[in-house]
Amino acid sequence: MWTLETVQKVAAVDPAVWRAILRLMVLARKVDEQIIKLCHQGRIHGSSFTGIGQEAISTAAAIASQPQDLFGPCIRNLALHLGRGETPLGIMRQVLARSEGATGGRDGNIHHGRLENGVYAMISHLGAMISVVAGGVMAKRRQGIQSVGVAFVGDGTTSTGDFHEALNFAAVFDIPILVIIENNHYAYSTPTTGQYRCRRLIDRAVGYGIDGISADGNNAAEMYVTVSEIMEDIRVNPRPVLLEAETMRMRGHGEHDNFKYVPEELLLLYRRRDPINLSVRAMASAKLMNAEEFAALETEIEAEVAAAARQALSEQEPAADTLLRGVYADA
Ligand SMILES: Cc1ncc(C[n+]2csc(CCOP(=O)(O)OP(=O)(O)O)c2C)c(N)n1
Ligand SMILES: [Mg+2]
Repeated sequence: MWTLETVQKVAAVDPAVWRAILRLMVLARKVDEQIIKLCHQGRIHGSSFTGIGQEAISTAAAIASQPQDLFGPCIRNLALHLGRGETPLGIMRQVLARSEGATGGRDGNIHHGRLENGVYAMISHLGAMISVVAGGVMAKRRQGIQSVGVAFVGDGTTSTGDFHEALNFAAVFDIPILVIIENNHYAYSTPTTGQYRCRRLIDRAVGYGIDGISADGNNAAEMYVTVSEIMEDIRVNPRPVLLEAETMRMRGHGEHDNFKYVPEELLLLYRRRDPINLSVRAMASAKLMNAEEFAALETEIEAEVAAAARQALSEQEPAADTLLRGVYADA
């Protein structure tokens, strides 16, 4: 439930920021949809993992950030990669394992990042990225750089030992890191009722002696206001904060998963709460964008993404004799 204060803050979001938020969410959605298409056409090696329905969360963090900030993405943070400077073409090259992709054709659509964008390439071990980001921020601070870190985790990830160790470490050393739990109701096929017994995951924050805040992960304006306030606060008053963003995973764990275990009513509920549609409606009622302008934005982005896919498809996979590059130190 929004307080009057939240309503006022959301109403005060700059129209240019609103447009940037919407554009990034639509871009991420269209790139994800393109990935799904390529995956089902058999053009992607392995499975594909998307963030459809969760775009508002990564978008808020990317738009609220400063260049010196550091990020630990997980598997549903395409909007973060794009918001921090990765291009649709870069993503298409990555998922299609082309030589020019971020990992040079070494991985599929999740284990990638670009240090020049402040985005670490994730590793699969759930919870491990929190300490990586905490360490990176610690190093930057020792160099006198006012960096803030953001690590993204899922509800299932909160059950790992790494999650606990990293939060405790960050609390003890006052590391300015925002840990965002994207609570999307499922960890693979395990619903949150089979995952934890606390009422809200941020109830655990008190055990670490840190602040825990919750936000509606499908409400882009609320996410943006919440995340930017936390990031600016911990930038000058360094400490970790736990933020639980309630959302819904709108597809299977990956494209190999038909997610028949998710009740249809739950999906229906969140289809009505789609973050892009909610933003379009909010912007229309604030007279910031009308239906024709939104349709034009969608068409423009669809064309950009389709061109990126065509370009990447026309390129080569890495040559076989480069296979061991990056595995051993060059002699
Ligand atoms: C330590 C660890 N345990 C198990 C796995 C296998 N695994 C990969 S993703 C996943 C589910 C993650 O769920 P959640 O944290 O809720 O994120 P979501 O997929 O919902 O975004 C599991 C169990 C893993 N990668 N690492
Ligand atoms: Mg989950």
